[in-house]
Amino acid sequence: MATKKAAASKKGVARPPKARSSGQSSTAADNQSLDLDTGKNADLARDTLEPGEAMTGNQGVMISDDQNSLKAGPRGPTLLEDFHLREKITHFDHERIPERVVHARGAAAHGVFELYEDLSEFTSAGVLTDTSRKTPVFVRFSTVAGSRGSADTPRDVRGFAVKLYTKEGVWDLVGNNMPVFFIQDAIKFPDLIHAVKPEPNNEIPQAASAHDTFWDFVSLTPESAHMLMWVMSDRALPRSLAMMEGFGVHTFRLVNAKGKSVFVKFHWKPIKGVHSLVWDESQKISGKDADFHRRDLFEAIERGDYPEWELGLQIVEETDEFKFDFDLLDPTKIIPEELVPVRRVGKMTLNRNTDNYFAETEQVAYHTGHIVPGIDFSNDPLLQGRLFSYTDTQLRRVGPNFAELPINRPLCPVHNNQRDAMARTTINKGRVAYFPNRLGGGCPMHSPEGAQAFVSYGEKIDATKIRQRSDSFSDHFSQATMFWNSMSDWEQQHIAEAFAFELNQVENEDIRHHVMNEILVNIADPLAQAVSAQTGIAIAPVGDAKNPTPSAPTPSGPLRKNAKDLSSPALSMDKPCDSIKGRRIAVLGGDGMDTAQFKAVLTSLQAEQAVVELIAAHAGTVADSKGKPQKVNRAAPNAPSVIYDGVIVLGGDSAAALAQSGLAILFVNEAFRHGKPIAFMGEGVELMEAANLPDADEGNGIITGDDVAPFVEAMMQHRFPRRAIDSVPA
Ligand code: HDE
Repeated sequence: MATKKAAASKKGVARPPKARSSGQSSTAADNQSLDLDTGKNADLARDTLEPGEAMTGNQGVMISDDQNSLKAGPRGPTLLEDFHLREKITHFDHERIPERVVHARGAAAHGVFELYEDLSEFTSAGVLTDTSRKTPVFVRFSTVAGSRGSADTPRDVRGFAVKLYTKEGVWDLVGNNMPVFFIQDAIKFPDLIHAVKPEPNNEIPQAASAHDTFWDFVSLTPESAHMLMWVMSDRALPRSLAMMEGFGVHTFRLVNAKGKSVFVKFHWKPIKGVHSLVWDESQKISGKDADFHRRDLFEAIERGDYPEWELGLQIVEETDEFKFDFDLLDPTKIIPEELVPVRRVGKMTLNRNTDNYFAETEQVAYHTGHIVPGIDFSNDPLLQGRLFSYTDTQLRRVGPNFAELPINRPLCPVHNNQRDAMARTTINKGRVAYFPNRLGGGCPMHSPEGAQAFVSYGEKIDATKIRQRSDSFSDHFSQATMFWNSMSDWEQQHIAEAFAFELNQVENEDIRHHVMNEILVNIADPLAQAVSAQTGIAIAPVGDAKNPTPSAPTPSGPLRKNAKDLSSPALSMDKPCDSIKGRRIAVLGGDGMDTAQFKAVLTSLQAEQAVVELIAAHAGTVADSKGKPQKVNRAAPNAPSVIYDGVIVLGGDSAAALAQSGLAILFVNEAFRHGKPIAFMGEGVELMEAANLPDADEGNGIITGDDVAPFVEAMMQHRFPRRAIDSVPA
């Protein structure tokens, strides 16, 4: 029979004592008295089912035959009486829930958050004050525009949603891998999403912003300029989910036990650094391995290479609210790290894969409104709208009892008078489901005193009701210019190429002209010129014969600061890595490959904890130069270059065959175009010559000779994006 894993229950929960002694019903989590430090795994285990031996129906009756329906004779019609057939098919028919309107494609994992320092000076939140805790987390990463079955690597923003199961309740930090957003007010969100999603008449294109409706909308929405810079940069093409930053985007508040508040921006800083793919590579990965990111996350965790991020805080005193030349409430702005440093206060480690994609990753329900005492909202109008949207979307997708599902339920007790509704699982005892009451001893009752109960920050408000954007939100371009100024030469080139690629997919000439002449020229002249050269869109003032497009209705016109001088070096990704742990390296070999070289490669790269795969013309084994069989990890047709970070071509007798192999030539050509380190050992240089690649040179990431160390050093650079690639095919 199927068995349920027993829960590992340890310490008791003592919160709130009055409610517990009331005789009121307890949640399942309450009854199991879990160890809150590590208890989410044990909590989930209570609902985790092992496969079991004997098959049963949903009512527990053992099934004798699950493969033949009940018929009137072997060739006769099927009988309505076949309850097992009907139950099986009916359940199957209902297997799907609506996919998320946005962020439909996701991958998630479990982990833990540990705090470095007590922050009680700023907040009363236990998760940010108690350094002895290990707070369980569940993190879901996602793309935004594509549907659930789309590929992992389109040009897109990535969702970075963290659920922290704290002792005082669930705190969701529902962020992205970019620190700003397209719009300043939530009321525009449906327009933005309708514009970026596939066009409604033909549902084309899937998971892509390179089409008319998106550029039509953003060209008429200049507040999106800064976000467009991020989305057109390589930040939109992460190499790995573990190599992305995360951002809470909005300004939030921290509130300490005395009720004093500061503003805060939340950051997640990846220990592996921030690194990206390049556009051509991303597009090819979409076809060759549509699951590239989720596979990378899953496999890394399985081999113990746990993704890690440090939690960073930018703290701004309330008295400094107006000291910046942008508004802290405007989600299209960052606080440059050079102005307010990011204080690293703790570490999050993802260390366990999900057991069941649907029960965990699909049914997890994040909400910006899930906060705990010590954390509060700001008046950012985008955040304020989100506070409504997320509950609403969970009601539609998962149902009114979404908070009871194992992946969503908090680890601390839940007691209130909410009852019933579809798929209720809690069995609430007693007559009392109202407050105030006498019959239930007044329970569950309020907990007004102490830091444990949530009390909204008492911000003073004296205002006139008005539908208006603050003037302090009007400078749409300065930070877009700052972003451009902060990029290295190759990052700027990739941004210009991305704008050009997208605009060359746009058919409507007015939209193309509008993007150029209302948006790009306001960001940076070199950007506009580079895009103009690649698109043929003239740089011409509005009203000019070449640009007759009427001016966009901007809220109150851009307020230009002296943006030419703005720069924030922290924004650039042009930084080397500290380690090559987890990087995938392709070793091209075959029969007769040099044994000593192969051994040296394996020893050095495995010591670095890189993932090494031997690729040969066929699967099975190849015989090395000593005649010893070596296991081939992938046959060449199953091993596209785009899924690797670097290539080593072995010398020995295999080299001549590689130099004549079209697939091998394509492999190194592509790797070269995508800026990857390539080492040609010994006779392996024959492939370099056959592929017409330039010789090894200082800083070009092409390495010859038998020593593995220079290759490892080159891998630390991540990529060599300054190569001249125009003459190289693939
Ligand atoms: Fe979301 N967003 N969003 N969003 N969002 C959703 O909630 C919404 C915004 C983000 O892995 C939905 O459960 C509005 C900003 C992530 O399950 C929905 C607005 C940021 C995820 C929704 C925004 C985000 C969502 C769809 C404008 C970065 C995936 C399904 C005010 C800070 C969470 C769902 C997961 C998901 C609404 C803007 C991040 C419809 C109205 C800004 C990471 O409720």
